[in-house]
Amino acid sequence: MSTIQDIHDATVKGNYKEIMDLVKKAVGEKIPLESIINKALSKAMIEVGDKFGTGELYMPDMLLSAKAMKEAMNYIKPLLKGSEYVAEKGTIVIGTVKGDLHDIGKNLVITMAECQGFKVIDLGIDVDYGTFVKAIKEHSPDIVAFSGLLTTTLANIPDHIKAIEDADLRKKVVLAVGGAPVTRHFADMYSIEIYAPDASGAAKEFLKVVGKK
Ligand code: B1M
Repeated sequence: MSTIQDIHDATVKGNYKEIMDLVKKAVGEKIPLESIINKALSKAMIEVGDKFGTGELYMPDMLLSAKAMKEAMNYIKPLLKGSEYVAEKGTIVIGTVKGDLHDIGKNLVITMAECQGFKVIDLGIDVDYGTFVKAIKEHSPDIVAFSGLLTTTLANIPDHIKAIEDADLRKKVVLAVGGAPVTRHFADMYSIEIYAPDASGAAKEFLKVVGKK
């Protein structure tokens, strides 16, 4: 079996103790960091989400997988800094919307964006309206991205946008949104420029924006 497959399987099983050695092995085998992230870690997390949805995995399994992914990324992130991906292309401010505590998907989006050379300011989870405004003033990002996993708290997105508009910052940033219940239609309803169904898609859309700037 390949090391990529081993990392994938260890992530699905939530084997966070084994993961670091496997990632080190893959790096030693000169497997590109992008492949470790896309073909092993991200793929595994999507599988874990699907298995949770069908009842094959339970919440504690999900959290162990997330821990495994975080361990792996702790090792990979410093290596990414010295790689060809990081020729700073722009700045993104991202956060999970107010009232929502989910961050695994958001963290994947951050990783993918960082792989593409973006500087990412992570505001965390349950982000207040004013926190986005403050971060835009402080960091002058190209893109402001909202992650939302709960149908209920997606209803807070218009208020996030209103806060940005009220601070006269809307025209200075491109907005992005994503998360399992988000659709292109939802993004269009609020004139949010970028919608992406997954982390790789988001990174691709982010690149298009800085290409246009
Ligand atoms: Co919660 N949860 N959860 N949960 N949870 C879901 C989302 C749910 C679908 C489960 C279910 O009922 N089947 C459901 C939401 C239903 C709905 O509203 N549509 C749900 C619920 C109801 C809840 C609680 C209310 C449960 C309760 O307490 N009764 C509660 C809410 C707490 C709160 O937020 N206020 C809750 C709590 C939790 C935990 C804290 C236990 C934990 C979160 C841990 C964490 O994130 N650190 C958790 C988890 C793990 C899940 C599931 C199982 C997995 C989510 C996940 O990480 N998926 C989830 C069920 C599921 O997804 N099948 C569920 C893997 C991840 C890689 O995918 O996050 O979708 P995802 O991200 C993707 C894309 O969506 C996209 O890219 C990512 C990768 O490709 N994406 C973006 C995400 N953000 C983006 C931003 C972008 C672009 C793309 O910007 C441009």
